[in-house]
Amino acid sequence: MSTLKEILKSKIDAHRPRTTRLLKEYGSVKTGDVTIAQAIGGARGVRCLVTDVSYLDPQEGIRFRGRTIPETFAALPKVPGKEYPYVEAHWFYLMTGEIPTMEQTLEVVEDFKARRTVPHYVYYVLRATPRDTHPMTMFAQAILSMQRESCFAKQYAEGMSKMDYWDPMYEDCCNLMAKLPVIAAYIYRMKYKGDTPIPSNPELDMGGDFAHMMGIGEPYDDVARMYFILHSDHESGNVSAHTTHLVASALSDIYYAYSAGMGGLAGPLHGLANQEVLRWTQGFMDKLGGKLPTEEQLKQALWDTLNSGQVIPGYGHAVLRKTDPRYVSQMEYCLKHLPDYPLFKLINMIYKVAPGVLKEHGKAKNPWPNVDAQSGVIQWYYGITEYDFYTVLFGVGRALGVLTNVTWDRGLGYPIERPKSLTTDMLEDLAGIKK
Ligand code: HAX
Repeated sequence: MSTLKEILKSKIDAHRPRTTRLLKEYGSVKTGDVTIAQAIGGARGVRCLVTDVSYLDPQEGIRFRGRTIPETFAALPKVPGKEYPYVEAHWFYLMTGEIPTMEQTLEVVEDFKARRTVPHYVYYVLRATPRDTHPMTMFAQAILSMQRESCFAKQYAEGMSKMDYWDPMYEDCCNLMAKLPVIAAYIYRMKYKGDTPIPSNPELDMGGDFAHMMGIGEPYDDVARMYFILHSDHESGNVSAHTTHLVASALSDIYYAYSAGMGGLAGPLHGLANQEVLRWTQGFMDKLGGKLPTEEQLKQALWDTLNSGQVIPGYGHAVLRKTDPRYVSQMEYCLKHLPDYPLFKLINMIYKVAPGVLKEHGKAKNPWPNVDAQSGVIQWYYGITEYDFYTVLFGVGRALGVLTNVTWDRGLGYPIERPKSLTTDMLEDLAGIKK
């Protein structure tokens, strides 16, 4: 058994009594009440999910296993000579809550390399898809097509104790995680680069190999590491994480569950917002003949978007009430590596102007930018101008957290998810409305 898996097993064993005790002795303690507004309004703020992988504070932003983004970047082992840590180290950290040593990190690097090979039929599936299909559709199809590989589904069919569910789930998750960058890069090169896929390099770690397969030189390897880690987890109520958890709760395997989660990430209010930000800014710059706008022009364009009933992509959040630290982290990268890049300047101008416009508009509870407002600029700068690909990048990163979560779901024996519905009549009765 690998070091990571051994530690994970001991952590799951140690954690189980805590969950059992809470359920048995304190099961009736309330975590909150549900209002009619929450029942109709997308369960916003209803505290009914449990995860220890990350926690999102509305003011502070995300903490991965208790660490902020800068703390996480500082603590994890780095690829020699690079600015950002191994993605594989973050996987170890999310899974176990422990910062791995360099030796433990390299063990995961090697383990993932051994799991990287994508079954040949996945390429047939991708190649049979019309080339104008959205890359997120291709990505989800590729993931779903590998369902026949599931260790969990096989062992479940053979008969397995509930206590052991986490083990084949973990194996499935490692197998999938190792393959996602390969699939993503293949889609990119097939769809946008004249069908010129670049094979994986067995010498490289996940970030390095991804940059290599994309055909982009340094420091894009570090950009990939930063990007995947930043997008890894945002507790478990966001659409992609929650969908994956929900589907997996029926004991569906990770291929069914994560492909479903990717359907959620592909929505413009969630992960697709990163492509929408670039579509919006590029469209706007095109209208100005490539020139930077004045603040007045920008303000007008934002109002035009709002007045036409559309949202300003990259702004607002269901939980956050401050500038997203994932935005800040990427902004700091830009300030260091591309401070004078016109698109970055425009994104900064939007950051100056949009919150005021949104406040005046008076609807959004959070007028500040989220992760998606900044991520596309960096990709564009390094040559990925095909912005409908951006959500696929998000999908690779998001797997780090979501796959960890579902492994733990199995470890702690979380049951099938099944919230209760009410009818509108019942809500009106509860509200005391006379009919
Ligand atoms: N532009 C215009 N209106 C906005 C807005 C924005 N950026 N953000 C919120 N609003 C509006 C909502 O549409 C809602 O309007 P209605 O009352 O007419 O329905 C109102 O303000 C209240 O919404 P809220 O409570 O502040 O926000 P929600 O929790 O309902 O929604 C969203 C959160 C992220 C979906 C929302 O802020 C939004 O649509 N933002 C733009 C899209 C975006 O950037 N999504 C990415 C979010 C981060 C993420 O998940 N990344 O993957």
